[in-house]
Amino acid sequence: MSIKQWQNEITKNLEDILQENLPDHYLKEVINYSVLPPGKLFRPLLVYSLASDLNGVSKEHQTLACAIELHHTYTLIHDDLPAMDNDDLRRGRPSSHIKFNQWSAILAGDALLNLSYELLANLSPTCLPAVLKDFSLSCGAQGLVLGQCMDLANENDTLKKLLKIHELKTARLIQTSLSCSAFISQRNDIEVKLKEIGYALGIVFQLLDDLCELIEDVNQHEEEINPFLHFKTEELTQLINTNCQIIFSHTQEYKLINLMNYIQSYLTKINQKLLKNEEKIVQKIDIKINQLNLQK
Ligand code: GRG
Repeated sequence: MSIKQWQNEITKNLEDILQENLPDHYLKEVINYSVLPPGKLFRPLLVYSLASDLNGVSKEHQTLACAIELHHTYTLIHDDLPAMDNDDLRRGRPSSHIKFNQWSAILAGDALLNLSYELLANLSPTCLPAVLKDFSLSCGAQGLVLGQCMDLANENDTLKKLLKIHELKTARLIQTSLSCSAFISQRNDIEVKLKEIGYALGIVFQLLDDLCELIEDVNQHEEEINPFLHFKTEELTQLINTNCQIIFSHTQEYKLINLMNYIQSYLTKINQKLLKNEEKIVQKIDIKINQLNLQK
Protein backbone atom coordinates (compact mmCIF):
# COMPACT_ATOMS: atom_id res chain seq x y z
CA MET A 1 0.00 0.00 0.00
CA SER A 2 1.16 3.56 -0.71
CA ILE A 3 1.22 6.37 1.84
CA LYS A 4 -1.84 7.85 0.08
CA GLN A 5 -3.73 4.56 0.52
CA TRP A 6 -2.73 4.44 4.17
CA GLN A 7 -3.97 8.02 4.62
CA ASN A 8 -7.32 7.08 3.05
CA GLU A 9 -7.65 4.01 5.26
CA ILE A 10 -6.86 5.98 8.44
CA THR A 11 -9.34 8.71 7.48
CA LYS A 12 -12.08 6.14 6.81
CA ASN A 13 -11.34 4.43 10.15
CA LEU A 14 -11.55 7.77 11.96
CA GLU A 15 -14.91 8.51 10.30
CA ASP A 16 -16.26 5.09 11.30
CA ILE A 17 -15.01 5.38 14.89
CA LEU A 18 -16.68 8.77 15.36
CA GLN A 19 -19.88 7.51 13.74
CA GLU A 20 -20.01 4.40 15.92
CA ASN A 21 -18.81 5.71 19.27
CA LEU A 22 -20.47 9.09 19.70
CA PRO A 23 -24.05 9.86 20.71
CA ASP A 24 -26.32 11.65 18.25
CA HIS A 25 -25.88 14.98 19.92
CA TYR A 26 -24.45 18.41 19.19
CA LEU A 27 -21.19 17.23 20.84
CA LYS A 28 -20.69 14.86 17.90
CA GLU A 29 -20.77 17.82 15.51
CA VAL A 30 -18.04 19.61 17.46
CA ILE A 31 -15.87 16.49 17.57
CA ASN A 32 -16.39 15.68 13.88
CA TYR A 33 -15.45 19.23 12.91
CA SER A 34 -12.27 19.04 15.02
CA VAL A 35 -11.08 15.66 13.74
CA LEU A 36 -12.14 15.72 10.08
CA PRO A 37 -10.78 16.33 7.57
CA PRO A 38 -7.58 15.32 9.33
CA GLY A 39 -4.18 16.98 9.09
CA LYS A 40 -1.05 15.26 7.77
CA LEU A 41 -1.68 12.14 9.92
CA PHE A 42 2.04 12.22 10.69
CA ARG A 43 1.84 10.07 13.85
CA PRO A 44 -0.62 7.43 12.49
CA LEU A 45 1.62 7.09 9.44
CA LEU A 46 4.60 6.43 11.72
CA VAL A 47 2.56 3.61 13.30
CA TYR A 48 1.79 2.19 9.85
CA SER A 49 5.22 2.55 8.27
CA LEU A 50 6.99 0.94 11.23
CA ALA A 51 4.41 -1.88 11.41
CA SER A 52 4.94 -2.59 7.72
CA ASP A 53 8.69 -2.94 8.43
CA LEU A 54 8.00 -5.44 11.23
CA ASN A 55 5.31 -8.03 10.48
CA GLY A 56 2.67 -5.94 8.76
CA VAL A 57 -0.15 -3.54 9.60
CA SER A 58 -2.78 -5.39 11.64
CA LYS A 59 -6.25 -4.32 12.80
CA GLU A 60 -4.63 -3.48 16.14
CA HIS A 61 -2.16 -1.12 14.48
CA GLN A 62 -5.12 0.56 12.80
CA THR A 63 -6.75 1.00 16.21
CA LEU A 64 -3.57 2.42 17.70
CA ALA A 65 -3.14 4.84 14.79
CA CYS A 66 -6.66 6.23 15.31
CA ALA A 67 -6.29 6.44 19.09
CA ILE A 68 -3.13 8.50 18.66
CA GLU A 69 -4.71 10.81 16.09
CA LEU A 70 -7.74 11.41 18.34
CA HIS A 71 -5.47 12.15 21.28
CA HIS A 72 -3.40 14.50 19.12
CA THR A 73 -6.60 16.31 18.09
CA TYR A 74 -7.58 16.80 21.73
CA THR A 75 -4.21 18.49 22.41
CA LEU A 76 -4.64 20.79 19.41
CA ILE A 77 -8.19 21.82 20.43
CA HIS A 78 -7.11 22.62 23.98
CA ASP A 79 -3.88 24.28 22.86
CA ASP A 80 -5.86 26.70 20.66
CA LEU A 81 -8.03 27.93 23.56
CA PRO A 82 -7.59 31.54 24.77
CA ALA A 83 -6.20 30.29 28.10
CA MET A 84 -3.46 28.42 26.27
CA ASP A 85 -1.95 29.37 22.90
CA ASN A 86 -4.98 31.42 21.83
CA ASP A 87 -5.12 30.53 18.15
CA ASP A 88 -8.17 31.43 16.05
CA LEU A 89 -7.10 29.25 13.15
CA ARG A 90 -6.28 25.56 12.89
CA ARG A 91 -5.58 23.76 9.61
CA GLY A 92 -6.63 26.92 7.76
CA ARG A 93 -10.11 26.99 9.33
CA PRO A 94 -11.57 28.56 12.49
CA SER A 95 -10.35 26.69 15.59
CA SER A 96 -13.00 24.64 17.38
CA HIS A 97 -13.67 27.26 20.09
CA ILE A 98 -14.12 29.95 17.40
CA LYS A 99 -16.42 27.81 15.25
CA PHE A 100 -18.45 26.76 18.31
CA ASN A 101 -17.52 28.21 21.72
CA GLN A 102 -15.03 27.57 24.52
CA TRP A 103 -17.01 25.11 26.60
CA SER A 104 -17.82 23.06 23.52
CA ALA A 105 -14.13 22.94 22.57
CA ILE A 106 -13.05 21.97 26.09
CA LEU A 107 -15.61 19.16 26.25
CA ALA A 108 -14.84 17.90 22.73
CA GLY A 109 -11.18 17.67 23.77
CA ASP A 110 -12.11 15.85 26.98
CA ALA A 111 -14.25 13.39 25.01
CA LEU A 112 -11.43 12.72 22.52
CA LEU A 113 -8.92 12.14 25.30
CA ASN A 114 -11.23 9.52 26.82
CA LEU A 115 -12.13 7.99 23.47
CA SER A 116 -8.44 7.43 22.73
CA TYR A 117 -8.14 5.18 25.80
CA GLU A 118 -11.47 3.49 25.05
CA LEU A 119 -10.02 2.43 21.68
CA LEU A 120 -6.80 1.17 23.23
CA ALA A 121 -8.86 -1.03 25.56
CA ASN A 122 -9.70 -3.17 22.48
CA LEU A 123 -6.06 -4.24 22.04
CA SER A 124 -5.12 -7.82 22.86
CA PRO A 125 -3.94 -8.68 26.39
CA THR A 126 -0.49 -9.56 25.00
CA CYS A 127 0.35 -5.92 24.28
CA LEU A 128 -2.27 -3.92 26.21
CA PRO A 129 -0.35 -3.38 29.49
CA ALA A 130 2.80 -2.21 27.68
CA VAL A 131 0.83 0.09 25.34
CA LEU A 132 -1.29 1.60 28.12
CA LYS A 133 1.73 2.29 30.33
CA ASP A 134 3.82 3.81 27.55
CA PHE A 135 0.97 5.88 26.09
CA SER A 136 -0.23 7.27 29.41
CA LEU A 137 3.31 8.09 30.60
CA SER A 138 4.00 9.88 27.29
CA CYS A 139 0.78 11.91 27.35
CA GLY A 140 0.28 12.68 31.03
CA ALA A 141 1.88 14.72 33.79
CA GLN A 142 5.35 13.38 33.01
CA GLY A 143 5.01 13.96 29.28
CA LEU A 144 2.90 16.11 26.99
CA VAL A 145 0.91 17.82 29.74
CA LEU A 146 4.11 18.76 31.61
CA GLY A 147 5.60 20.11 28.37
CA GLN A 148 2.54 22.24 27.77
CA CYS A 149 2.71 23.49 31.34
CA MET A 150 6.41 24.44 31.03
CA ASP A 151 5.69 26.14 27.72
CA LEU A 152 2.80 28.22 29.06
CA ALA A 153 4.89 29.13 32.12
CA ASN A 154 7.53 30.47 29.68
CA GLU A 155 10.24 28.13 30.98
CA ASN A 156 12.10 28.51 27.71
CA ASP A 157 14.83 31.07 28.30
CA THR A 158 17.72 28.68 27.58
CA LEU A 159 18.17 26.28 24.67
CA LYS A 160 18.35 23.39 27.13
CA LYS A 161 14.94 24.26 28.61
CA LEU A 162 13.47 24.80 25.16
CA LEU A 163 14.67 21.36 24.07
CA LYS A 164 13.04 19.85 27.15
CA ILE A 165 9.72 21.43 26.14
CA HIS A 166 10.09 20.13 22.57
CA GLU A 167 10.93 16.69 23.92
CA LEU A 168 7.81 16.58 26.09
CA LYS A 169 5.31 18.44 23.89
CA THR A 170 6.30 17.07 20.52
CA ALA A 171 8.65 14.10 20.78
CA ARG A 172 6.71 12.11 23.38
CA LEU A 173 3.68 11.43 21.16
CA ILE A 174 5.98 10.56 18.26
CA GLN A 175 8.01 8.22 20.48
CA THR A 176 4.90 6.46 21.76
CA SER A 177 3.58 6.07 18.19
CA LEU A 178 6.72 4.08 17.38
CA SER A 179 7.09 2.09 20.59
CA CYS A 180 3.40 1.10 20.82
CA SER A 181 3.41 0.07 17.16
CA ALA A 182 6.37 -2.21 17.97
CA PHE A 183 4.65 -3.58 21.12
CA ILE A 184 1.67 -4.63 18.97
CA SER A 185 4.12 -6.32 16.57
CA GLN A 186 5.61 -8.13 19.58
CA ARG A 187 8.95 -6.36 19.02
CA ASN A 188 9.51 -4.98 22.52
CA ASP A 189 13.22 -5.70 21.98
CA ILE A 190 13.69 -2.58 19.81
CA GLU A 191 11.97 -0.17 22.21
CA VAL A 192 15.13 1.69 23.25
CA LYS A 193 16.24 2.27 19.65
CA LEU A 194 12.75 3.47 18.69
CA LYS A 195 12.71 5.92 21.60
CA GLU A 196 15.99 7.35 20.29
CA ILE A 197 14.60 7.67 16.77
CA GLY A 198 11.38 9.20 18.16
CA TYR A 199 13.29 11.73 20.23
CA ALA A 200 15.45 12.82 17.28
CA LEU A 201 12.42 12.97 14.99
CA GLY A 202 10.42 15.00 17.52
CA ILE A 203 13.18 17.59 17.84
CA VAL A 204 13.63 17.84 14.05
CA PHE A 205 9.84 17.96 13.46
CA GLN A 206 9.39 20.78 15.96
CA LEU A 207 12.42 22.85 14.86
CA LEU A 208 11.36 22.56 11.20
CA ASP A 209 7.84 23.60 12.23
CA ASP A 210 9.35 26.64 14.00
CA LEU A 211 11.40 27.44 10.90
CA CYS A 212 8.37 27.13 8.59
CA GLU A 213 6.47 29.48 10.90
CA LEU A 214 8.87 32.26 9.83
CA ILE A 215 7.43 32.08 6.29
CA GLU A 216 4.21 33.61 7.64
CA ASP A 217 3.76 36.84 9.59
CA VAL A 218 4.47 35.91 13.21
CA ASN A 219 2.31 37.42 15.97
CA GLN A 220 3.75 38.70 19.24
CA HIS A 221 3.35 35.41 21.09
CA GLU A 222 4.88 33.41 18.23
CA GLU A 223 7.77 35.88 18.14
CA GLU A 224 8.35 35.39 21.87
CA ILE A 225 8.53 31.62 21.59
CA ASN A 226 10.14 30.96 18.19
CA PRO A 227 13.65 29.63 18.96
CA PHE A 228 15.09 30.93 15.67
CA LEU A 229 14.40 34.47 16.87
CA HIS A 230 16.21 33.95 20.18
CA PHE A 231 19.00 31.40 19.82
CA LYS A 232 21.94 31.10 17.42
CA THR A 233 20.83 29.88 13.99
CA GLU A 234 24.01 27.77 13.59
CA GLU A 235 23.27 25.98 16.85
CA LEU A 236 19.69 25.18 15.78
CA THR A 237 20.81 24.14 12.28
CA GLN A 238 23.39 21.86 13.87
CA LEU A 239 20.70 20.33 16.11
CA ILE A 240 18.50 19.59 13.09
CA ASN A 241 21.39 18.02 11.17
CA THR A 242 22.68 15.91 14.07
CA ASN A 243 19.20 14.57 14.83
CA CYS A 244 18.54 13.83 11.14
CA GLN A 245 21.76 11.80 11.10
CA ILE A 246 20.56 9.83 14.15
CA ILE A 247 17.24 9.08 12.39
CA PHE A 248 18.98 7.95 9.19
CA SER A 249 21.66 5.83 10.88
CA HIS A 250 19.29 4.10 13.34
CA THR A 251 16.61 3.30 10.76
CA GLN A 252 19.30 1.98 8.41
CA GLU A 253 20.97 -0.10 11.13
CA TYR A 254 17.64 -1.76 11.99
CA LYS A 255 16.50 -2.00 8.35
CA LEU A 256 13.38 0.07 9.01
CA ILE A 257 13.10 0.95 5.33
CA ASN A 258 9.44 1.95 5.17
CA LEU A 259 9.79 4.08 8.27
CA MET A 260 12.88 5.77 6.82
CA ASN A 261 11.14 6.33 3.47
CA TYR A 262 8.11 7.91 5.11
CA ILE A 263 10.24 10.22 7.26
CA GLN A 264 12.35 11.06 4.20
CA SER A 265 9.26 11.96 2.15
CA TYR A 266 8.14 14.31 4.92
CA LEU A 267 11.60 15.93 5.19
CA THR A 268 11.80 16.35 1.40
CA LYS A 269 8.46 18.20 1.36
CA ILE A 270 9.60 20.52 4.14
CA ASN A 271 12.94 21.12 2.40
CA GLN A 272 11.14 22.13 -0.80
CA LYS A 273 8.85 24.48 1.12
CA LEU A 274 11.82 26.10 2.90
CA LEU A 275 13.81 26.51 -0.32
CA LYS A 276 10.82 28.06 -2.08
CA ASN A 277 10.38 30.55 0.74
CA GLU A 278 14.06 31.15 1.57
CA GLU A 279 13.82 34.89 0.80
CA LYS A 280 11.03 35.44 3.34
CA ILE A 281 12.93 33.50 6.00
CA VAL A 282 16.20 35.35 5.34
CA GLN A 283 14.41 38.63 6.05
CA LYS A 284 13.98 37.41 9.63
CA ILE A 285 17.06 35.28 10.34
CA ASP A 286 20.47 34.64 8.81
CA ILE A 287 20.22 31.11 7.40
CA LYS A 288 21.10 29.14 4.27
CA ILE A 289 18.56 26.39 3.71
CA ASN A 290 21.10 24.29 1.79
CA GLN A 291 23.07 23.95 5.04
CA LEU A 292 20.29 21.76 6.35
CA ASN A 293 20.99 18.09 5.64
CA LEU A 294 17.46 16.76 5.35
CA GLN A 295 18.32 14.05 2.82
CA LYS A 296 19.99 10.79 3.75
C1 GRG B 1 -2.02 18.77 26.95
C2 GRG B 1 -3.58 20.56 26.09
C3 GRG B 1 -2.32 19.85 26.01
C4 GRG B 1 -1.45 20.20 25.06
C5 GRG B 1 -0.23 19.48 24.86
C6 GRG B 1 0.86 18.96 21.89
C7 GRG B 1 0.51 20.19 22.62
C8 GRG B 1 0.75 20.24 24.06
C9 GRG B 1 0.00 21.24 22.01
C10 GRG B 1 -0.26 21.27 20.59
C11 GRG B 1 0.37 22.43 19.86
C12 GRG B 1 1.79 22.25 19.42
C13 GRG B 1 2.48 23.42 18.88
C14 GRG B 1 2.38 21.09 19.50
C15 GRG B 1 3.70 20.81 19.00
C16 GRG B 1 3.66 19.78 17.94
C17 GRG B 1 3.06 20.26 16.67
C18 GRG B 1 3.90 21.01 15.73
C19 GRG B 1 1.79 19.96 16.45
C20 GRG B 1 1.13 20.14 15.17
O1 GRG B 1 1.10 18.85 14.65
P1 GRG B 1 0.95 18.54 13.11
O2 GRG B 1 1.83 19.44 12.32
O3 GRG B 1 -0.57 18.96 12.86
O4 GRG B 1 1.12 17.08 12.93
P2 GRG B 1 -1.64 18.35 11.85
O5 GRG B 1 -2.60 19.50 11.58
O6 GRG B 1 -0.94 17.89 10.60
O7 GRG B 1 -2.32 17.25 12.58
